[in-house]
Amino acid sequence: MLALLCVSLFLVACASDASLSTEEQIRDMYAKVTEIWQEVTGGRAADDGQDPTLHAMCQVQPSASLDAEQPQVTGFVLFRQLAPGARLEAFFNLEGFPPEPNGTKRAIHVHQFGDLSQGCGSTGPHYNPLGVQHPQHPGDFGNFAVRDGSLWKYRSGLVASLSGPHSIVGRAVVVHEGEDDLGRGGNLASLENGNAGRRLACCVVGLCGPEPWARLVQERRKRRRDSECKTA
Ligand SMILES: [Cu+2]
Ligand SMILES: [Zn+2]
Repeated sequence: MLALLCVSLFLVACASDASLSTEEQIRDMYAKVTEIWQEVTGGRAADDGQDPTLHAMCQVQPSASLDAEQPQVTGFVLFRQLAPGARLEAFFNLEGFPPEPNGTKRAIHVHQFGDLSQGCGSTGPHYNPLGVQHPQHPGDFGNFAVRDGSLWKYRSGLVASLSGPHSIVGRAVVVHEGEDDLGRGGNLASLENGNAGRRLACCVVGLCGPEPWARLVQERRKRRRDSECKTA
């Protein structure tokens, strides 16, 4: 089975369409790899009549290697994927950023290892299964605006996956001190990690049931209603 997967991956690499942009080619390759994985493993839960939706949770903690005077960022990231191969959705809910001008941006990425033994420093580089440049790694979630020391954001259309050969389950989500230059920094580090600076906080992605996501959707509706009432 492994040999078949390797041959298939090789064929995918050879079959990339030259008319597509690099970003489109990489997205295309992620999609094809997932498709091949599903064929090889028979991993189409929908075919068995099961709900194919996957959920995962990551409880963010300050990096154990940070000095005590550094910001103590805590919170969680929740993920939902409606089916293997579908784009990922995520809620980011973090607090503990220092008071600074609203709109300050912080980078968030998926790093290779779910190893927090040396704080966020032991999570390794960006998760990069296809050996491409930043910001085209599957967990390059980009920049997030911080308001009043917290960050509350829903994002959809993320390339990362909770299943298949490029699953981010068991890997780390890392919250950085700085802004991601999205590969435009003009140096090598920019193409590896976006020069996003110190690792403030991190967590390991683990699969969970649908309840946390459902609770968050309810809370989001309530927040919307509350803000509508305030502006009415
Ligand atoms: Cu990072
Ligand atoms: Zn990256």
